[in-house]
Amino acid sequence: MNTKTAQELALPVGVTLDRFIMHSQSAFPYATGELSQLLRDIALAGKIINREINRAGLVDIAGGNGTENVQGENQQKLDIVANIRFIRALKNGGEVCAILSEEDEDIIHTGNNHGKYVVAMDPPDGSSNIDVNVSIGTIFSIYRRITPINEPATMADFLQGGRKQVAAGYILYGSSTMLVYSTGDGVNGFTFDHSLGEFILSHKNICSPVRGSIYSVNEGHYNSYPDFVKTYITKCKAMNFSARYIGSLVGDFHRNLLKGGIYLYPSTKKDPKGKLRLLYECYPLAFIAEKSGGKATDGFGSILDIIPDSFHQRSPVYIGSAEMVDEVV
Ligand code: AHM
Ligand code: MG
Repeated sequence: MNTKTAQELALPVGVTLDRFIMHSQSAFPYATGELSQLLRDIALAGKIINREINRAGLVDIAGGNGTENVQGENQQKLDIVANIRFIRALKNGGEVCAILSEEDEDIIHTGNNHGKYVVAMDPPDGSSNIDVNVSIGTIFSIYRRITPINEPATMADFLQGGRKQVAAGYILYGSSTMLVYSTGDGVNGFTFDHSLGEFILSHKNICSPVRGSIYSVNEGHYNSYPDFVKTYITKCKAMNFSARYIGSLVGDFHRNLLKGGIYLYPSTKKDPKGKLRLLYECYPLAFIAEKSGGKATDGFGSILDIIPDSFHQRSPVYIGSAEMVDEVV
């Protein structure tokens, strides 16, 4: 009989997100625990959205809602649901004084004026993919407020620039659900264990490969890309690279982060400033890219160095493995 040791019979579950956050916080003797609580609130919102997504085929949550968001884009039902879920979780958590969301024109004041943080977020990114059971994501970016405590947050709190992010990350609702985040010191990934209802550390200290052989771009728009992008795409083909494009930024970024590759969303004739939003799509993913050893540029310099001037501004983005990003520009 093939007997097992007691250890083999009861393998450890692993490190839960809560324990990881607590352990990371203890490295900073003066940390007050507020950022830790905020990360937990984001994880909770992620679990709730994960639940909504998992039953999307069964309840009336998939598809368009017949409304438009602030960008004039058709809103999916899930855009509305995830936005409400996130705002509620952050309001109830108490650490955030204001929120900027892709779905709302202006900042949302949570009523917690003592909260030290503001959060910019894209609650469901790539939400049209939900109808066809394809991965979508949530992207978030956290700043320490610069307006005085107990006063209402203002635009200035959100327009500090990408280098001022104190933490950023994403949740990927894919074949499994993952939370990936960084507080500036490395990037770690946690996989959601449904049976426990916990995120468990599964990808410790993620390091972006310096190069890879995947390029992710919507080639349907090829004719309207700048020449340097066309040249780079031709080079990728000449090198027999694999083209992989889900049309769900978090999924495309995550794959390339693990395997090595580059994601490109250039300016086009239709979107001369690019399509993706600087504050809640480009900045947070650029933060993760840089903290894992990768790069992110708008074609001129690091995405994180762009000085923002409005909440919903857009930017071209070339992001992923460092050497590939260098080559494209
Ligand atoms: P959304 O924020 O409205 O969901 O749009 C962002 C999405 C990204 O997830 C994705 O990478 C991109 O738009 C795809 O755009 P396109 O269909 O033009 O290739
Ligand atoms: Mg988006």
